[in-house]
Amino acid sequence: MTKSNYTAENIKALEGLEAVRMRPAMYIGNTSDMGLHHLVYEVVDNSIDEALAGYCSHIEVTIEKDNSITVSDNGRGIPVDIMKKEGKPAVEVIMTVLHAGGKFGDGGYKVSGGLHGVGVTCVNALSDHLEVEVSRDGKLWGIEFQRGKTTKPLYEKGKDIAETGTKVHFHPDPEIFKDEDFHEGEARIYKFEILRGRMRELAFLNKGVTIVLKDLREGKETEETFHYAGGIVEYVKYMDAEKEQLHNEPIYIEGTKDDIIVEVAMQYCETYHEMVSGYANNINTHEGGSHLTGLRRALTSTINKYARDVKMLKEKDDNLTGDDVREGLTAVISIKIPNPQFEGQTKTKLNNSEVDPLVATIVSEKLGEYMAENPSVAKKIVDKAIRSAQVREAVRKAKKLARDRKGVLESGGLPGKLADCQSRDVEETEIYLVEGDSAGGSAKQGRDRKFQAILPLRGKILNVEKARLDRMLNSEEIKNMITAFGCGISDEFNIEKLRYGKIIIMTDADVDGAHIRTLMLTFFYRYMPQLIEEGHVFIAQPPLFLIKKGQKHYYAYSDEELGKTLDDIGRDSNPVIQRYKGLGEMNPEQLWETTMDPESRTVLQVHLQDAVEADRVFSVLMGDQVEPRRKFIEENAHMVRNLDL
Ligand code: 0RA
Repeated sequence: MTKSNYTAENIKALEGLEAVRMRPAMYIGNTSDMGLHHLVYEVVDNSIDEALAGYCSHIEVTIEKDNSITVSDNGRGIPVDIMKKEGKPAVEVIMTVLHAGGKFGDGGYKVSGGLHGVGVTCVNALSDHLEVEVSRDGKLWGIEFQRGKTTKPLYEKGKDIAETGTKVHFHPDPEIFKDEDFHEGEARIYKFEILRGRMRELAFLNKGVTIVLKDLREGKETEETFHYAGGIVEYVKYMDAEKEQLHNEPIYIEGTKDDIIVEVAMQYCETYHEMVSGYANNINTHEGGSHLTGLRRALTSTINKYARDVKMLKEKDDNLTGDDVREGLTAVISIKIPNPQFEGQTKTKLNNSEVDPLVATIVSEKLGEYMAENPSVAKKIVDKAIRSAQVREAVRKAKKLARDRKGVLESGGLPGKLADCQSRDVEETEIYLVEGDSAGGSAKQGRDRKFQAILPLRGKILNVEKARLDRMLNSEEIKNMITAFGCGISDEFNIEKLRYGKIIIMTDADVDGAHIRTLMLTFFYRYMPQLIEEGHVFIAQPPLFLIKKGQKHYYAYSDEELGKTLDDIGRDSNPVIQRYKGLGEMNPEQLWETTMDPESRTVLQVHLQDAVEADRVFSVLMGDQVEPRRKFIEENAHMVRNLDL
């Protein structure tokens, strides 16, 4: 670089910091909660890089009392020597010149680099105060900034320091991180839970590194330590904690080729869906990419090859599909790559095409070896995939059935048990799915037939304790639901065809009722998720108690409400309390009045907030492990006002 050239670059860099403050969203994504927390991730990423280079084992992240953040590590310390060109200490250049960070590497590449790759300079620009302390060469150094400008140049802060490390302390600029959602005009504040999620994830992805997260704010004082010697193997165990596993230890594969480090951990469970996540340089590649396609290809080919070799698949049999070999699979693939290319809507798709064959080669070879050495596990995996293929066939038949019935439907072929409503306007129509024929009878008499349809479901569905989804599709009750709704299932689902705007599950207020409800929700979630996503699914709330005093009667929907009602009406002259054991104990008028009349009823809308969490919830609910399910249902059955999944 020539001298004049360098000056121009320098000016560009200076403009850079102004640009960050002018348009922060361009650099950190946005200035909402996500951007605010992103500042912490940028700083921690540098410490993680130092750990990956092999020089740092301990990172501490602290939310200070004033909502500022301290990130400290025991790495080598950011260099402080004067850089010839700039005539300034390296630490100052790193903190004030955009994209300067990369220059200081020692052959190793910056792995984390942040999603936006802008680094700690942006954090500096967006902080109204930032201070760096470096312990290095036996000394403690300090330097301070305001909004990216040096306010206190590098100075010596202490001597005879034995250890090395870096401490970055910053306070996000309240002018930039304003809270527009809830507390207009106030600064946004850090959320421990958000930082905890990312710190846990980083600790899983970078085995052996200890990350301590502290909150020193008044009333919120807490501290958590994350350290996973097993890395992503422990990550997979964490995700599968509530499920029944097919084999004891996750399968772990690692390999390095062309400077690309590949790690895979995978475990099969007795569940019916896959949870495969990918990371590149510690970034969750939500949108997928070449590492994931390579992994999937290798899984399908290796498992098919093994199944043929041991004759579990006969010559006449079709190959197992990708979906078959991934049923019940939890896997994490994490790669570290020198020049990641991120593309896609949210820049979370890995686009390096060389990665696909590289991952496929490593996984095929190592998984093949594993299966050869662990035949009992290998057989279980193949067996599960074969069962999946059989289920797939059953689903195909059920879909065809739904399609065929739809044809019939136009000529009025609705289920015999359905008491349909008169209106065809989904804006107002509702269908009640009612547990038991007797309650179904009351509901039919009590309803407003103009817009309310009733489909009684026999209690039998509840006997399908661990209903396999294919068996579920064979159940008469489920078939009736599919026909009544009219919208099809799975990839043939069409919301336009839905015949009722509200689908209301009405079961007894006991554990059996909660279980039936769970089975239905699971069915919706797996086969008609849009119903939940678009807010069509509701849960009716029948009362638990009838209280009679004199000529008057009252209903209570919880123990708490019972107490309140008794307080209100007075406990003298002995009010009579009846505890409803089931919907069947209510006559049609009572059922209408308490549970079905839109003017007076309460219904809970079912929400789908977080797919991963929903998955965990359904694993608990549908899994083979009885104890966590019982606990979950007990804890949640009566309490929820809004069932968030
Ligand atoms: C550049 C070079 C060296 C270390 C670092 C940067 C470094 C940066 C950060 C940021 C947070 N913690 C950090 N720890 C180290 C290596 C210098 C040498 O050779 O000693």
